[in-house]
Amino acid sequence: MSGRETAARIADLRRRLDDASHRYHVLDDPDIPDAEYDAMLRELDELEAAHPEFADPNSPTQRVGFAASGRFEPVAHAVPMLSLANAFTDEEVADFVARIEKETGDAAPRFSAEPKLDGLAISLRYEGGAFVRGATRGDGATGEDVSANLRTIKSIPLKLRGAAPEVLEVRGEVYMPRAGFEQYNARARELGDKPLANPRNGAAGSLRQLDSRITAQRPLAFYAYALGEVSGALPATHSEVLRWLRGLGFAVSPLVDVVEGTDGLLAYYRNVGAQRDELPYDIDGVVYKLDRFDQQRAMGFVSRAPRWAIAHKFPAQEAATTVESIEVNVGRTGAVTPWVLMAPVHVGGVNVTRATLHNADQVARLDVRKGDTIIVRRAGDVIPEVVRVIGERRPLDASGQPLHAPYQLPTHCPDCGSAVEREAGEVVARCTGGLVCPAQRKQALIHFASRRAIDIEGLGERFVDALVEFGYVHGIADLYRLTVEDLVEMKQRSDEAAGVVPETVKAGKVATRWAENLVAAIDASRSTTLERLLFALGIRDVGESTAKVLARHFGALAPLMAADEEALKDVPDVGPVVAARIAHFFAEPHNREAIAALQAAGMHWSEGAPQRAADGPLAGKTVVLTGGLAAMSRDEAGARLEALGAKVSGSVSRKTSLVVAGEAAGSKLAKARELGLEIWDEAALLAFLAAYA
Ligand code: JCF
Repeated sequence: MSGRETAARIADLRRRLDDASHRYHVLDDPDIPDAEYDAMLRELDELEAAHPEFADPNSPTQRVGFAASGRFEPVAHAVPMLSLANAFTDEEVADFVARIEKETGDAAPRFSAEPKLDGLAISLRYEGGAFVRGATRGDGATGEDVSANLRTIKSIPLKLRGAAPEVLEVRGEVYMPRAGFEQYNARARELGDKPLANPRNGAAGSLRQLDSRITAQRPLAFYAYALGEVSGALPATHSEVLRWLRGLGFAVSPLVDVVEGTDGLLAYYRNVGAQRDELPYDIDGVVYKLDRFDQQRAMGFVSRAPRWAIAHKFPAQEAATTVESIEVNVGRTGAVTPWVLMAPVHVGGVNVTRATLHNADQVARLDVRKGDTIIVRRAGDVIPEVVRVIGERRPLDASGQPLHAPYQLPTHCPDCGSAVEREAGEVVARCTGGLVCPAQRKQALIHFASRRAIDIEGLGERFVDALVEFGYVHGIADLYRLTVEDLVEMKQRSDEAAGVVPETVKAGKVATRWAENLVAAIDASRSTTLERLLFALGIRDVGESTAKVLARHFGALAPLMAADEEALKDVPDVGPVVAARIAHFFAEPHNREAIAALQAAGMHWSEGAPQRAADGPLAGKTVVLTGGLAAMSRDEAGARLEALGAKVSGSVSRKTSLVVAGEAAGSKLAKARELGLEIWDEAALLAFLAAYA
C-alpha cells in the first residue's frame, strides 16, 4: 500500500468502527457482528503500529486505555458546572413553577424534564469536532483532567458526527448500569476482590483510576444533559439542544420530555418513579429545566444553582441504621430466613425496623453482627434488605476486638425446637419439625386434610387458620379430639374477631349443623390407607406416587419407619436425595410422636404384606412409557408397573419388552415400531392394571 492508500484505509476503518460503536453503545441498535468489529479493530491496530505517523488519540484503538500517567491535572471550566437546588415535596415543585410563572410573566412556561442519574458529572470538550479533554466537576470552577479514562467509555464520542461547532463543551453524567455493576461484583467476589458499594461509587472509583486500562474494564456509560462553552449560534430551547446533541453522536436519556404546569411536572415525576426499579441504571429523582433559554437568562442564578431548574428527588432507597438483634423467621415450608431488627429508619419513603438477610450465605458474606451500623435498601415495594456493613463503625471491646462474634444460624428451630438442617447444595436451611412446628402447622394441616391426602371434607384453609389461631389444634392428632362444642365455640370466636355479630337462634343452629358435619367428616377420615397417610404427612418430595410406591414396598408403616437410607434407596423411584429426606423425617422425634398421637387418637390405615415385585406379572420385563396419558401421570403409571415387577426405563432399545404409547408419542414410538417391539395404548395399559389391582 502507498502512504496515501494506507492513510485512506486507516481513515475508512476509523469511520466504520466509530459508526459501529455509535450504533452499538449510543443507539443500542448494532448493525455488524462483534467478530467483524474485532477484525476491523485488529487491522487498524496493525496499520497504526506499522505507521506511527498516523497516530491519533481519538482513534477507536485508543479506547483500551494505557498505563499510569502520575496524577490528574486541574482543569478550569470555562463555564462553571452548576449544581441543582432540590425539591422533596409536591409543594416545593408548585412553588418553583409559581415563581417562574410570576417572574417570566409566562402563564404556561414549558419545562424540559429528564431522569436524574446517580453517577458522576463530567464535562467533555471538543475542538474541530474532535475530543480534546474531559474533566470532573470538582468544585464547579475547577475539576480534574480524566481524559484518558473518559476515552475508554464507548458511549462518549471521540469524533462528532456531522457539522460541529469549532468549540463545544458537553456536560453529562457518567454512570455504571446496574447489570454491569452486578456482574462486576459477582466477579470481584469470585476473585476475592473488594466489591463496589453501589453503582455510583463504581462510576466515581472507575474514573479515579490512574491506569485507564482498569477503567476500560469497567462497565461505564454516559448521558449528555447540558452545554458548557460553545462557539456559534445555539438553538432557542434546552429540548432542541438535547435533540441536536443526539445528532452529534451523544446518548441522551430516552425518557426526556417537555411538560407544562405543576400537574404536568408531577405527572412526569410519578411516571418516571413508577419505572424506577425497572430502569437499567439508578436514578435519584427527575430534573425540570425551564425550556426557553431567554427565560432561563431572565431567571438567573442564586449562588451556584440556577433558578430556572430544580431536581425533584425520590425518597432515598438506602439509609444507615444500627442492628439491635438478628432473628430468624420460619416460613410455611420450614425455610429459616434470618433478618435484622434495626433502630427505626426512614428509607424508600417509609419507616422500617426489619430488613431481610435472605439466607445463611448472605449472613456470612455480609458478616452482619449485633450493634453493627448497616446500610439498608428498600426499592419499590420489595422487602427492605441489608446491603452492607460499615466496618469502621463496628463496636469493639476494651482490647479492640469486635464486641460480638460472627452470627450463626440457630441449630434448632425457635418455634418448635426441631433441628434446623441445610442440605448440601441448598441455599436455604430448613426446620425439620414438619408437622409439629407451629410455623409450618397450618400449611401441614391444610395439606393433611386435603382431598388427595386424608380428605376431610369441609376443613379448608379458613377453618384451619382459626383452629390454629385460637389454639384448638396444635398437632394433626388434635383434629381427632375436636368436639361439636369446640367447633361451635371456635366459630363464634372467629366470627367475633372478624366483626361478625348475628347472634340469632337460627345462626346458632346453622353453626351447630356445620360443626356436626365437620366432626362426622373428621371421624370418617380415621380410617384411611397407608399410601394416603404417607402422602398426608407432608414429607418433602414425597408426592402421591412416591407414597404409593413406599406403601407397596414396605406394606406397613413400622418397617418403613425403621428403614435406613440404604434400604430406602432400594425402593423403585426413590433416589438418594428422597431416601435421605424420608429417613430424616422419621428420625425426627417430633414426627414420630405426631404419628403415635394419630394412632392413639384412633386413626388406622390398611396395612398388608409388602407386594413382592419380583414375583409380579411383569417381573423381568423392561417397560418404556412415552406420550401423555389421560387417566394418570406417567410417574404414577410407572410406579404401578414397577409394583407389578417391571423395570421402567426412559429409552427404547432392543432390550425393551414393552412400550406404552400415550397421546402424541413421538420418536420413542417410532423406534419401537422400527424394532418390532410390543406396543400398548392407554386402554391396554388400564385394562392390565385393572386386572392386577
Ligand atoms: O442526571 C443528573 N444527575 C443531572 C445533573 C442532570 C441534569 O440535567 C443536570 C445536573 C446537574 C446540573 N443539570 C444541571 C444544570
